[in-house]
Amino acid sequence: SALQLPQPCGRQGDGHVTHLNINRCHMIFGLFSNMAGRSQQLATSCHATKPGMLNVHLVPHTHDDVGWLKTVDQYYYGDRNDIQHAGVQYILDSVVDQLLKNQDRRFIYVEMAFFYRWWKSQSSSVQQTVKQLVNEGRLEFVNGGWCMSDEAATHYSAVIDQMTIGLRFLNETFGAFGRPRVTWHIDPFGHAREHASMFAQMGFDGFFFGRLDYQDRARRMRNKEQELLWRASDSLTPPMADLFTGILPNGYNPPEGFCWDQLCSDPPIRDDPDLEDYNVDDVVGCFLVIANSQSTVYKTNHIIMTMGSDFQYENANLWYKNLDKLIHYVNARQANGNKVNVLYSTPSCYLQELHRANLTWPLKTDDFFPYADDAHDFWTGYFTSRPALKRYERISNSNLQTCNQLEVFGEKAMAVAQHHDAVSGTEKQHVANDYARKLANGWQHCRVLVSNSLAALSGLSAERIYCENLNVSVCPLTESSKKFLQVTFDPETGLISIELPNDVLLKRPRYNASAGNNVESRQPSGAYIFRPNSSTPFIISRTAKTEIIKTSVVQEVRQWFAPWVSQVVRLYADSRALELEWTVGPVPIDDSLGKEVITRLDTSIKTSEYFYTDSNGREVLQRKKDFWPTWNLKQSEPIAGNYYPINSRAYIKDDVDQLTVVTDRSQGGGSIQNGSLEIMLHHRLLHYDFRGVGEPLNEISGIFPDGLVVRGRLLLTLDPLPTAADMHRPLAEGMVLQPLLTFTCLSTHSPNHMHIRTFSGLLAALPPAVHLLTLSQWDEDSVLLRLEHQYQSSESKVSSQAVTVNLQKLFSTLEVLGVAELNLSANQWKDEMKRFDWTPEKGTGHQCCVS
Ligand SMILES: *[C@@H]1O[C@H](CO)[C@@H](O)[C@H](O)[C@H]1NC(C)=O
Ligand SMILES: *[C@@H]1O[C@H](CO)[C@@H](O)[C@H](O)[C@H]1NC(C)=O
Ligand SMILES: *[C@@H]1O[C@H](CO)[C@@H](O)[C@H](O)[C@H]1NC(C)=O
Ligand SMILES: *[C@@H]1O[C@H](CO)[C@@H](O)[C@H](O)[C@H]1NC(C)=O
Ligand SMILES: *[C@@H]1O[C@H](CO)[C@@H](O)[C@H](O)[C@H]1NC(C)=O
Ligand SMILES: *[C@@H]1O[C@H](CO)[C@@H](O)[C@H](O)[C@H]1NC(C)=O
Ligand SMILES: CC(=O)N[C@H]1CO[C@H](CO)[C@@H](O)[C@@H]1O
Repeated sequence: SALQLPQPCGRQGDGHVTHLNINRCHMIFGLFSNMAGRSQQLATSCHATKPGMLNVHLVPHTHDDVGWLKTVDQYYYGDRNDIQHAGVQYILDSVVDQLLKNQDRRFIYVEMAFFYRWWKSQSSSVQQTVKQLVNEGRLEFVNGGWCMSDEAATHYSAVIDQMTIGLRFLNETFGAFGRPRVTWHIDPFGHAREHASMFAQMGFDGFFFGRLDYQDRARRMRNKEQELLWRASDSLTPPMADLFTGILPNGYNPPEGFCWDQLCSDPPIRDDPDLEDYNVDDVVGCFLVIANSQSTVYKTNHIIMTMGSDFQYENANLWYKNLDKLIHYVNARQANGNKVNVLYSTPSCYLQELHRANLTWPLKTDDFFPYADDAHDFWTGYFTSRPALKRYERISNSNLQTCNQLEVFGEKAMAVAQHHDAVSGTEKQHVANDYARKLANGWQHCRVLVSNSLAALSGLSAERIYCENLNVSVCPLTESSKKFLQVTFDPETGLISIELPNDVLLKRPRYNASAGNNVESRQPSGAYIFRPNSSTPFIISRTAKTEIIKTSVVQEVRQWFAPWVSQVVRLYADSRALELEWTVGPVPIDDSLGKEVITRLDTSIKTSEYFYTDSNGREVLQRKKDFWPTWNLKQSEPIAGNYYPINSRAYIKDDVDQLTVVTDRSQGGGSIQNGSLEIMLHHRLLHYDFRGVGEPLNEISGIFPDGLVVRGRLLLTLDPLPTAADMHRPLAEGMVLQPLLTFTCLSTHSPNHMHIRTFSGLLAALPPAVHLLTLSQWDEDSVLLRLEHQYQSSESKVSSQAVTVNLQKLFSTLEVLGVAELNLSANQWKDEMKRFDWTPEKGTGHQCCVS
């Protein structure tokens, strides 16, 4: 197979393929091949529209949560229908049957976690039929990630991975026709700018979503600004991070009165004129009113209607039979001069019409957080909800990266042990696939690989023990064993280091007291909604019992504020960051009040109501108290309405200093007073917030029958402004990709210093601005590599500059034969990529910095 080498990103054409100029780009090694053009297919598979009419695009769809009220398995099989009637396998069976009955019909499918299962269990003749439906554009994939990711609490590296898994499955199964052109986040509760940036870099042409702030929606409807161009990065050169964005008219539901699923009770179309309850004229009349009214809040003569909702189409005949009739009877009125044309459509067919309209679109440069659906209903509690799970997800992501890297190094370098084979083939893909659904299960497979790789690379083959409950601070081995050895693989540097740790670092006080404040919440505070009862926090304790410990390695002050809140303030000898290790819980509820526990840092920094939070762990956005850059906010919740997601860091600054807080998981926070920054650490609530879950957020578990105890770390740095980013960027990366600690029991006679091999996968350290985001086995002959430039355009004098990396000299055990560049989700070769171009309206796109 001939190896061709397309131009890598930013290369100056000097003939050295392996020298890359990196300016926030991502790339891959691999073989090169050709793909059929998808735009050709679009032109023929979309139904014709009528230029002089209002064209109504009906989009049949189902929204299948990859776990919510039921587990993924229960949703797939339709088990426990007493909790919620939902069975995804029947939906796909039924839709495929119904699509075959009438070739005008269309359907879109979104969640690959479900589709993949279904696909595996089909006969080859059904698979053939489905391929045909896909090739003809009758079944269209949108989004195409393993799931529809949350946008507030996710870290970009995990989002890229889950999209890559789903999109790779689609490409391998359906080729170019299976590639989604449109991304579809109809349910997430607020939208992150970094998500839009990633989607643009994945090559999507457009983005549709359903939820935004109620005041913002009202304004956008008035101004016909529900379709816009989102410029999602202030560092990438436009149009690289430009994403056309459409806000759907009814969330993701059908218009009122037009829900024909078995889960709905709207009247069917009764079209026998001989029968008394004939209702065609009513239905058509009502539909025309809705369509015409919807057209007044959108710009073109095309509008979209989402015909479906949660877990609908299990009996797809109900929907399609009525939609067929609706289309027939509405369009029949055209003979009498009516100017409405209804058609089966898909988001990409609709998007194509918007693109053809050749208009200019309002530009947006900020994001869609926080999301409020009413004056006192801010969805900002979920930024922090289930803090232990949020940490577990973060650790799992880090472990997965380690696992991927070790497979590459272990396999290529040392031809590792037999167990390895068990996890290198389909199973490995399965581990990665399962990751989004079953973190723990996936990790079981991964640890075999990690153990074998570490054994081979370090030359130490004793049994390795992992401390998986470090998320809740329990590690049986380090507590019971007198002597243990710690082997660390650092995914940042590719270094394996081995040491006998200083006792202090691993000893727990088991827990009490922290510098948290306690905000009483009222009934509606819940898993989603944050609603403190008063805007003044209740201080748990102004004094703390303290203990001071000093060693040559670390100094720490342990503080106990209450039996359930404690904190260790720690400073390592070689670090400029101050560590606050907090322990909170069980949050007392004997007063029958739920509580939201925050920690607040008060400083003399002159913030003038500005503060900064990151977007999915990557770029940082400016925030201002009681203010939205693009519209006149009427603030109705002084605390909850000023909370934003913090995935990895938040900071406050003035002209001189910057205080940055780096978090170890996603949390919510804000700056309510000048000079102050607060972060919600944990909450325990006794009431349900009426958003569907049906139970209060009151976490207890086997180890914590009185309520969950959570521990975490915040890293604080106070830096003079010009060097602040040079501090917090590496600090936050280190926090996300933590070294994987494994422990090995030694006999008490073992010497303290053993001869152990050390291994480094990298020949030299990467330039400080460059971060190795992904290194994983792609197929037999190639690995997927993502390198990222981790600085924003103007945040560091030195580090924001473009840099060159020599791939040939990067890895100790990989020989680089060639490089082929792909888009961010690795499902499209870069030189075959072509996105729609969109023109922003002049004078729109307010900069965040303008107050
Ligand atoms: C789009 O509009 C611009 C002017 O607004 C015009 O110059 C251009 O030719 C149009 N393109 C197409 C394809 O109609
Ligand atoms: C902590 O991690 C363990 C696995 O290591 C997991 O089983 C457990 O559910 C996690 N705890 C919480 C509260 O998420
Ligand atoms: C909430 O605040 C109101 C008035 O500020 C007070 O009367 C009420 O008792 C508080 N409720 C709770 C649950 O703290
Ligand atoms: C804190 O916890 C320790 C150990 O569990 C306990 O001995 C101590 O009494 C607690 N202190 C307070 C103030 O509750
Ligand atoms: C914060 O500072 C700004 C100006 O520096 C001032 O206008 C504003 O009133 C202050 N806000 C509060 C809540 O004190
Ligand atoms: C997509 O899949 C086809 C086979 O279906 C393969 O030839 C092509 O290289 C894949 N593209 C990418 C970007 O992996
Ligand atoms: C990381 C990367 O190369 N992304 C590219 C993916 O494709 C889009 C569309 O062509 C490009 O704009 C991105 O640069």
